[in-house]
Amino acid sequence: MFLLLAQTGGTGGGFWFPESASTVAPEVDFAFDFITGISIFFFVLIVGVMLWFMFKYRRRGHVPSMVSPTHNTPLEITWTVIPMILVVLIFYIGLRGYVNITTPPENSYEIEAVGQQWFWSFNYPNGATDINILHVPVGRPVKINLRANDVLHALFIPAFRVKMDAVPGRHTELWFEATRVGEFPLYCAEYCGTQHSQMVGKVIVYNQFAFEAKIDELANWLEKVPDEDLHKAGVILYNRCTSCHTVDGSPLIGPSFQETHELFKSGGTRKLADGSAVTVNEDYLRNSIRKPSDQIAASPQGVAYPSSMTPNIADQLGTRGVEAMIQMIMRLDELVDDDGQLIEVKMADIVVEAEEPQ
Ligand code: HEC
Ligand SMILES: [Cu+2]
Repeated sequence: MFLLLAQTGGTGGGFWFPESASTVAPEVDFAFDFITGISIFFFVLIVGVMLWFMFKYRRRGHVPSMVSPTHNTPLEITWTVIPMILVVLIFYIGLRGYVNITTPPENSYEIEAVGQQWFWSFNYPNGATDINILHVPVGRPVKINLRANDVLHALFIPAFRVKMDAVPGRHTELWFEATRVGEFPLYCAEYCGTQHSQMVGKVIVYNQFAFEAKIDELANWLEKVPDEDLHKAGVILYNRCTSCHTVDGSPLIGPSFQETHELFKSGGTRKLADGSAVTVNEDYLRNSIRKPSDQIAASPQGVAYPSSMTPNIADQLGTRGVEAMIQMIMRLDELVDDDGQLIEVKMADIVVEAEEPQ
């Protein structure tokens, strides 16, 4: 049993914990192992002695019964002092860890994380943004400023042993320092609606140089995509929509982009929740993304979709990102293969670097 506890120190994870990759992880794991170790030790000791006494002092005919002793000073001091020392020690370990985890170092690199139904968006100081993927440098404290746009969410990175709630109308924060390069899972750890279980992502830890290059690319890549390839850029941005829209015709929270695309192609009309109808053209698409609560779509059968599209999604996409999504929906037939699957688009294939002036 104690073997199970002997797994800390490495980084590969073990019976109790996933792999560990941050400076606070060993501390958290130690506190857990320490308390579990004490619990197992006393469980075995107490239950063992109990069972042994039950047998040794079982009722037997020839032994006269005795009044039990009421007091034993050395024994009472022992069972008070030892647990007290242990409890104070546990308190100290917990307090030290708590203070450390809640105090981001002064020189932390700051990233904003926004939780919304049902994805995370991460915004960087240079204007870069990404969805469900948190890019961080290794060996440098990173402070995450958390916000929630709609309901409670919680950012949880098991490998870093950190978790913090994102609360609408409140500012919360979390910090960590990654200790090695790699990819680690990231979750929303607060039940936040029907697609909560889809609200997963990953952290990618880079060395400092690769990190700078990555966020630089994230900040500028869309500007470098030529207009004729903008619909392909939409495929890359589409992960911001997948929690509510599909491209295979099945409605999710909102209508499938396939349906929207077909209405656009055929010059059809979209029924709206207020009973009116509107032609699905470029302007309608732009308005649907810019002002999600303006023209609420209804299904062809007239059932209104919920007015729950992320309100500020256009800000997150940026002007060019919105145009890319419109292009993607309008030209969806060029972006799916014979099975109706979206083709894979690599950023490097559509980004055109400007020629260096000679
Ligand atoms: C949180 C869920 C959610 C997310 C995320 C979301 N949408 Fe929507 N979207 C909806 C819902 C619900 C509707 C239908 C109600 C309405 O018209 O606002 C809708 C409607 C639309 C429409 C009108 C479609 C039609 O056929 O009438 C467009 C266009 C659209 N969304 C684009 C996008 C794009 C582009 C993204 C990603 C960048 C996105 N949405 C992300 C929920 C979402
Ligand atoms: Cu959530």
